[in-house]
Amino acid sequence: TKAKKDEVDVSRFEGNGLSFKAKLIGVEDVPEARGDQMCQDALLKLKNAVRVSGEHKQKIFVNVTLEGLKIVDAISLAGNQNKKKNDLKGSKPAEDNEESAQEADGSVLHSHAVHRISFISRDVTDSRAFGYIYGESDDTHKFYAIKTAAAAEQLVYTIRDLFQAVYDMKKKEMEDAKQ
Ligand code: I3P
Repeated sequence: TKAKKDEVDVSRFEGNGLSFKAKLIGVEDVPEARGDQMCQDALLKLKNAVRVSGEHKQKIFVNVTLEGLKIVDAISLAGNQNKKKNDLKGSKPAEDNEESAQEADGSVLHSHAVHRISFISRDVTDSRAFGYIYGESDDTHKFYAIKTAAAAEQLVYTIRDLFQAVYDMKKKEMEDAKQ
């Protein structure tokens, strides 16, 4: 067997996976499945729209599992957790940069399978922002712009690890099928 040093720890993404506290800056149709400049432009446009509207950005959790990414409404999640806390004392909410195996049982606003996410882009002007492109169909691409509570790179690296983990699993399945 090959050295394991490059392998990603898949168990992190199993079950409820990981959740990151964030805000949804906005969603925008983009013409291509990939491109850093296109994403940067979309991010700036969406941030501007928030500024102009004067509204607060929606509070969310980005939940990362082997199924993909889920954008969960943070307010409804908090409501559900409080309800649960009354039933079962002792569960604690996720920290800012969390990483806890918190239950994603708030209302799921968007659910994005790994194989349909075509690109992740960091915001070069803001260490707490990034975005990714999700393909609704072969020619409909949507850019999701997200402001993280902690450094965006934590979530960006986690998503890259998830892609690697899913790729490794697929590859292993194919190899096993050949035998
Ligand atoms: C807030 C401040 C926060 C920002 C928040 C703003 O403005 O810029 O940093 O949260 O955005 O309202 P103010 O200082 O005037 O209160 P983020 O850093 O998470 O973007 P929000 O209203 O969209 O939550």
